[in-house]
Amino acid sequence: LHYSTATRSECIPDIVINGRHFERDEWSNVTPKVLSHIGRKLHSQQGHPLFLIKQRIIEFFYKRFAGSRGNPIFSVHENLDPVVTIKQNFDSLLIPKDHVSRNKSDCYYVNSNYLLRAHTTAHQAELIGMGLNNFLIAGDVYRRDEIDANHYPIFHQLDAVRLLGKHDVFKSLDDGAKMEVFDKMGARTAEKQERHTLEACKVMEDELKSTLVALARHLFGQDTRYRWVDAYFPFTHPSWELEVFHRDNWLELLGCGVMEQKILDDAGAHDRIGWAFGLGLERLAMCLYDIPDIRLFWSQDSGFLSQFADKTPHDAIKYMPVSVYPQCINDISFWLPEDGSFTSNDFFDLVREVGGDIVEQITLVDNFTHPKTQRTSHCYRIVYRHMEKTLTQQEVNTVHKQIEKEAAHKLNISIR
Ligand code: FA5
Ligand code: MG
Repeated sequence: LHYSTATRSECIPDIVINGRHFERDEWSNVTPKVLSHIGRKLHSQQGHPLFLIKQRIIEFFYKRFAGSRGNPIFSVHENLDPVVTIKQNFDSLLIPKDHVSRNKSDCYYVNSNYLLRAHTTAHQAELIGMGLNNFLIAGDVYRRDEIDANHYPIFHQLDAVRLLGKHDVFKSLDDGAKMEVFDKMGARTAEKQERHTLEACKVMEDELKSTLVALARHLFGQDTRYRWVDAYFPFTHPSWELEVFHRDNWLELLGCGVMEQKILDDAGAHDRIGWAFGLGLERLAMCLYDIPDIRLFWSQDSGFLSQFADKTPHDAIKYMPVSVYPQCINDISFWLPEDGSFTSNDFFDLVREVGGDIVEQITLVDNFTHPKTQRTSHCYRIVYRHMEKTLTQQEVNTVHKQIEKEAAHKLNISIR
């Protein structure tokens, strides 16, 4: 253990991540469980499904945006430190100070100055500041969220940014030389930002959307059905989400938009206009490869890994579940503390911390406020299932009891 300065009255161990020390404070809420996943770099592991998907996207970009000698113009950044500053994750992206995404209940804070990035977009501004115009960022991201087959506190994203100067925006238009990107007196409308001309914004929208539709087809096949949904992000305007129709469901693939000009100005790229998008790699891999549960990506079991090990990004792969082990279901009911300090995400983290990956799902099945005392009680159903063996009811009971004990102690609840 490493301890911070001796001037402090108690010895509170620092949080150590990749050899860097961070002093704990009242914002620290990273859990040992989450910290233990940092550095696994699943997206860089040869033959891992996340690696295969990531490579397939990179290859698409290399081909579609080639320089005059056929060289790729996009650079790829996939080893950036997941510990980022508040400025990187939020401020540099114009996310308002009171925005919900900054809440302690949604993010893993290392301390009041640092957090585990909640999206790979956190690195956009610094890479633009370095003078890059076309780049991809891939990495692990961290969010406190619900627990089920599609949510895990760590997942992977890939972001893209493309910036164009005036000459390149209108290159393909006959009278392009006469057209302007910036408008000094403009107004913000649903279609564009105040600083942009409508023509420039439409050209960007067109390149962005046609690129993303081509990417969706590259991944899901030529006759994939898709639709655009209007969206909102503090860092883009206008903004959209792309959904594809996959096995009877509309699946949200990514968020995108024309980048807020202030981000480019602040990063020293005031003469350019840009588009950006961000997508989740797990969701893509689960659809493309038929992977039924998000916990499987973390499996070290050869039953999982061997099905991808010798594959290339171009192979069609259908994952065959090694076998499905039975679930054990236990409920837990408790009165919430009266000081209002309880959040469901605190409870979810505690359950993950104690139960580990045998916890498959947690759902709130009852939420009741006593008419006389006004005390609130929650009942959660916890589904336990091991990915690689059958759990006995006794093993589950031991874990469940431990969860009750630690929840009572740490979250100040009283078990009913
Ligand atoms: C973002 O994170 C934005 N940074 C994306 C962006 C970048 C927009 C650049 C505009 C410009 P969002 O929270 O919606 O947005 O996540 C983006 C994608 O990540 C989603 O479309 C989805 O594919 C994936 N994703 C989000 N949450 C989860 C989750 N809990 N588990 C798995 N995948 C997720
Ligand atoms: Mg979204």
